[in-house]
This record gives sequence, C-alpha cells and structure tokens, in this order.
Amino acid sequence: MGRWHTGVLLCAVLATLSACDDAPTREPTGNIASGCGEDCDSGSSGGSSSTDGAGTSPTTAASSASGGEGSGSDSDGPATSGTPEVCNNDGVAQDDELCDGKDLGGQTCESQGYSGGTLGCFSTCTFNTGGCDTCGDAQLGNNEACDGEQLAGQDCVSQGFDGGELSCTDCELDASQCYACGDGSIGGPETCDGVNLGGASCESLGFDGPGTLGCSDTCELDTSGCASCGDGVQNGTEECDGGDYEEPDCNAQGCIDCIWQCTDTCGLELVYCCDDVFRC
Ligand SMILES: [Ca+2]
Ligand SMILES: [Ca+2]
Ligand SMILES: [Ca+2]
Repeated sequence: MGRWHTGVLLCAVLATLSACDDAPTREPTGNIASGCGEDCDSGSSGGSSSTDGAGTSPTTAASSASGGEGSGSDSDGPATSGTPEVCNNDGVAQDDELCDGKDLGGQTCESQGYSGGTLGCFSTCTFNTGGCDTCGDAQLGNNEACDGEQLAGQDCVSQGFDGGELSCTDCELDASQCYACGDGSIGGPETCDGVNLGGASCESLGFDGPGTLGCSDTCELDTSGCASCGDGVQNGTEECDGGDYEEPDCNAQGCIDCIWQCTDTCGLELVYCCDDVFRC
C-alpha cells in the first residue's frame, strides 16, 4: 500500500508539473484535466513509472497510451479516485473525455451555445470551438453569409438585382430592399413593373379621356396611351384635339373638297363636302 500511495503522489506531482502544449484557448465548462496519468495507473505491469516515474516524460506517456492496458485501467484503483480519465486519442469519446477525434459525443456548436459552425476536438479531448459561429458578433463566421454590417462584400447588384440596399437578417443576406426591373414588383426608383402599375391609371395621373396606361421596359409609367381631351394634343384614342389632327383624305369620303372639325369629345366630324366639280 505504501508503494501505491507513492505512485499516486508521484502522479499528482507529475500532473502538476506537466502541461499540454496544445491546450485549447477556449475551454468549455466542465473541462477535464489533461496531461500524464496513463503511466501512473499501470500498477499491474509493475511499471517503472510507479517506482521511478521521474524518468518517464509526460509526453511519451500520453502518446503511448493506445494499447491493451488502457481498457483495464478502471479497475486499477487510482484512476477512479476522482482523477479524470486520460485522453487516449483512440477516436472514441469515453468516460470523462468530452470528445475524441471525430467522436464529439453528439455535441455540436449549437449545443455549446453557438449559433452554428463546425465543432472540433483538440488532441486533449476537449472541444475546439474555433470553427463555431456567433451570429450577432459582427464577425463573419465560416458558416455565416453575413453578420450585421458585414455583408462579405456582397450588394444587390452582385446578387443579381439592378440596385437597392442589401442587408443582413439572422446572418442570412436579405435582399428584400433590392429591386430588379422585370420581376413584377415595384422597388427603388421603379414606378411600375410589367403589368404592375402600382394602382396608377390614366385617370389617377390627371388624364380625363379614354386611354390605357402602360409601363416601359425600364419600369417607368408610360402615359403615351392616355388621353386628355382639351389639352390641345391628340393622344390616346382621340381622333383629334382642338386643331391637332391630320385631315383624312376627302376623296376617300367621296368629296372633291371637304372640311373637318374636331368635336368637344375629340372626334373628327365632316362638316363640309363638295362633290360637284363645278361648284367646289
Ligand atoms: Ca458571427
Ligand atoms: Ca421590379
Ligand atoms: Ca388630348
């Protein structure tokens, strides 16, 4: 028993003196101690580490931990007295190991309090959260399309729109304030888009005659098809407006000479027709 206690004491001293070079910078709560240990619970082998442990380096012990003796170490006594299991890097997270290699024990960045990303594992069997993201920290994580003002150099045009203001919502690019002519919705400087006239009509724009409001291929309202009888301009479906009209051919009406007049409703009316060659 005296030798056993001596071994435990040596182990404690070695564990205190040794430290892992690749210890994580951010350790989750409930972390386990790392360092030597495997060489200290090998009492069954009559190992030299128990008796002359000072001659065994911690790094050598950690790298030689993969072996048959690891599985039987639980019954050896000292390891069960509150001392965490050693990280044996066998790819399987067991006992007090938070993780081991690719075995993350079912944990994810999300379960560790992050918004996403890829959780890793240090060779000390503690979580490597360096690949995890925090949405809202204004830092662009590997798995974030954007974060706050950080838009990863993207804008509406790069997203295939004509213009507008790209933003970020829940670390996803938000193009709701972008616009594109031809998408059927009115945005930015557009006054219409295709058949979407935004509720406008010839009448709402001040035209009082018959006509049809259109939309140009640059998404601007086109009033060339609207009419306003009395404005002096023949437009829309008007045959004339005041003196603005083109006289139809008199001969086509069976006249040698004729006079046209524009009515109050912007229609042309034949008011004189001479068909007698001796009187015209
Ligand atoms: Ca972030
Ligand atoms: Ca549009
Ligand atoms: Ca007119």
